[in-house]
Amino acid sequence: MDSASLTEQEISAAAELDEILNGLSRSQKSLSPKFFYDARGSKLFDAICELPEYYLTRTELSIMQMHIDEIATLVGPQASLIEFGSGSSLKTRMLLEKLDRLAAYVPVDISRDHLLSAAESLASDYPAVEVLPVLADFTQPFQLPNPSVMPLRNIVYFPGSTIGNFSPENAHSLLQVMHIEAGKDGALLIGVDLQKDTAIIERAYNDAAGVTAEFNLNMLSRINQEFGADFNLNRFQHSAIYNEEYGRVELNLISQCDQDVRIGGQSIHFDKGEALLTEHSHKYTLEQFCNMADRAGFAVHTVWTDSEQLFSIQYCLRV
Ligand code: AVI
Repeated sequence: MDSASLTEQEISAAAELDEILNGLSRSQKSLSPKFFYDARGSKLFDAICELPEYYLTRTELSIMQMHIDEIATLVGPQASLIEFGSGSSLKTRMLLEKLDRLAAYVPVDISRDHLLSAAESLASDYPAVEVLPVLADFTQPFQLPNPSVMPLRNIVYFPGSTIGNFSPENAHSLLQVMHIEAGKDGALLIGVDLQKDTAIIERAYNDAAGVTAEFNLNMLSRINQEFGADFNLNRFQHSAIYNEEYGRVELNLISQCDQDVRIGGQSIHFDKGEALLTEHSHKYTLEQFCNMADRAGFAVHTVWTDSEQLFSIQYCLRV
């Protein structure tokens, strides 16, 4: 088949297969965490957010609840709220409810289905807010839409400590894109998970009900379904270890035996005990995050945390 007869979808599936094969061919085998989020993976992630051990979501929500009035005062009236990733989460809803006369809500996501369903549900629940979804890869600068009401400033919103899933180098580049999109007088409102006792962190990624293990293994079943691989899920085991030196949780799938997996016409060998890296989740100190924001042209203005300093929400001004 020549490339002219391939659909856009087929081209992107071929590019993803290449990416998977590349990751599996390295000496440290790895797969991008973006492959977690098929329909089942997204449901499992929602379930993770409800787990007693996973302190991130509920702590961030409670910090928001506690400080929403102060956040609204800092943001001021008639802002445009630009969410990197699209969520119809409670946190986003709280902002849509409490921010003063929002000029627009602009969710930005690369997944069309996810973007449009979240945008539709928010547009119908908040008819006074103009919802302008943007289909884009937010790691690269993108064109902002023009709301019918002129925004007084742009607020980039990035909750959930998703920044932690980027390497420090990529997190820096992403903050630079946010700096561009925030524009003059803009600001960044971001959720950042904090460094803390190893046991608390490791518990959050090794829950007793095994949901995180299922979430991690689901990446293999997705790759089986979508890319015709033959991973045997019984032959891999979830592992999540906090690496204190790098301040990150390392999620791996450990091969339980010597085995060969077929994918895209290739055979990939795994030794017994070999790790397949699926995710890093970085945790920052307040000082580390402040320095990283500073290097990307943001000055941390206000930091809110919970009483145990588990999680932070940070309001950063574009300088
Ligand atoms: C989406 N992200 C912030 C989650 C995290 O905690 O790094 C993804 C996750 N991985 C395992 N559990 C949750």
